[in-house]
Amino acid sequence: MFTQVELLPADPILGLIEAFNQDTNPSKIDLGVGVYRDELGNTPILKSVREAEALLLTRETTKKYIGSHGDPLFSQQMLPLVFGENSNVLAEKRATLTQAPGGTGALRLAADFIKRNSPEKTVWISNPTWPNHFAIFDAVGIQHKTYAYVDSDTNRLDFPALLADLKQIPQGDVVLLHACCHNPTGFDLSKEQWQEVLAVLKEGKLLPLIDFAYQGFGEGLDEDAAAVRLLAEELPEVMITSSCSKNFGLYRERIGAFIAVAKDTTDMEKVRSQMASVARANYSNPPAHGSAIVATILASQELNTLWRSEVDEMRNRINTLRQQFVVALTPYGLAEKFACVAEQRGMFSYSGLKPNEVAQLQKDFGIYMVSTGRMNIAGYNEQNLPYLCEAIASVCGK
Ligand code: PLP
Ligand code: TYF
Repeated sequence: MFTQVELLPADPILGLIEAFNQDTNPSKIDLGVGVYRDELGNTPILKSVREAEALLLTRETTKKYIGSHGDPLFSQQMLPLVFGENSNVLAEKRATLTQAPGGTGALRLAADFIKRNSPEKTVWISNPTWPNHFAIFDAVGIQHKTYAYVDSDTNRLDFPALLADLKQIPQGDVVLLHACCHNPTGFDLSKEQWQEVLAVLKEGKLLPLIDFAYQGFGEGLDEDAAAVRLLAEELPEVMITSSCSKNFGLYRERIGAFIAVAKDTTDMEKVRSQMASVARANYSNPPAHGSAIVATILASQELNTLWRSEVDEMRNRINTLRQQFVVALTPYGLAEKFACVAEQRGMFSYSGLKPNEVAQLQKDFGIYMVSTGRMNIAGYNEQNLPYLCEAIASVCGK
């Protein structure tokens, strides 16, 4: 069998890591894969995480299975983080959480759940999106189509086109929405735009699947949850996939959650029973370490405060870098062209750089980004920003 299988090319995003590592240019800059970096270019373990791990080492008494829904303490702490402390959805017992191996694992649970219970549904995904969205729905054999998101001529959010496309979606289909920090563009919807999306979802009886991978990276932990909270309050059914990879820096621990909001507790219990079954067929039980860290941090007043300050620090660094980028391009006459970078939110920016410009940045300057022009903002720092901007100006003919 093995001789007949096809040799596949490297994943375009993960393949960039390999190419970057082999580049001998001493000035090289990695703006590829979506991992937060500090000003030294490192992705350190958060202090809150280190302290929680030290506590766990003394507290942990067993390594037995934690169950298909994961750690109940994790669920108890995560639900208020997502919905807010005084959430009606939680008071009404309409929400259920199943721990998953990362946001990716949560998306796979969602896909399996849809396939098992409503295989005729199409999932509508923004164009562009995180490429793994397509791979996950392909893997379970669910149809997917795209809705408009950016105007490629102006490199801006095309909200009228987005809304027009959402209005065409057949009743009952699933719409995958990015809660905040849209990957890859960095363009998020305003409060008013979310209200308009909500009206279309209601009108079309559409089922939102909200990918919440960057809580805290846009405007703040509560601010970034505004769309999730609005839709969960206003709609009878909502699915959410949450990730702790970025905001806790727990990438390799694989910790996230699938959350379903049902119209009432009876329906919620039905969905919950399905999620246990879906999880069992995938990996039986999720890994325990990540959830124990997150639950320990959120439950401790001291660690919670420390963690919130660390999230603030990551977000503020990114948003400062966004401003500095535009300022540094001003002497080249490029401030207007790249003004969007300061307006976008989250780890990524759709810079508007064309594939040939991206290729030239890589070849001539050792600057690596996804060929679509997506830059990881946390990948540069104050020291190499002048070099980055000089290189960008050069490939833009300035
Ligand atoms: N969704 C989006 C939009 C992402 O960008 C990512 C990670 O980059 C994920 C989900 C899943 O992340 P993880 O599986 O590492 O939690
Ligand atoms: O950069 C991105 O958009 C992601 C990052 O298992 C990533 O692809 C990399 C590996 C992984 C999950 C997400």
